[in-house]
Amino acid sequence: MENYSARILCLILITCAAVPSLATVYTVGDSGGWALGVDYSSWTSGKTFNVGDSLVFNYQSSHTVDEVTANDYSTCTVGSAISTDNSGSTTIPLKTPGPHYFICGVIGHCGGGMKLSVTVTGGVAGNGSTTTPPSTITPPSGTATTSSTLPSSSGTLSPFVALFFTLMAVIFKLFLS
Ligand SMILES: [Cu+2]
Repeated sequence: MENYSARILCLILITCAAVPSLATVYTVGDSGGWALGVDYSSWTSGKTFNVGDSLVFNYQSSHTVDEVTANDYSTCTVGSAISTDNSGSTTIPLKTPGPHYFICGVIGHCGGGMKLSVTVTGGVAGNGSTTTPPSTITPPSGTATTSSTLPSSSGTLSPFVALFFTLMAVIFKLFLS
């Protein structure tokens, strides 16, 4: 019986270690909010943004939050935003890894400093990279003629599904040992 509870404890520890840390909600500019006169490059420095985190923009109704391309970000071009909001409180979920660019859509405000770029890192447990090279499936010798029907699902499995199966394997092993 003691051995059994030790296994349960072990399982809990493994699960805690494997589950990615909770998503972080970042308030852009902290108490300064989304406004003129806040240095957003210093606000982002030292912060790590992961897939699943989100940005909250709090601002006066005289501003907007526009997600824009890298080019529009660097040239402060307004009017061709990927998405825009002027509700006063905008939450942007960071769903994809890579750079994301935000500016205020009011003429002159981006040039006045209302521009924010964040680089989102993806992956479980924050290893910084989810970009896996496209998997090339080598058919077993002798079955080359049927290679077009080989399953290729492994490339589309999300990290969480992979994690789930790893955990299941660990649990299975523990209870069979
Ligand atoms: Cu503005």
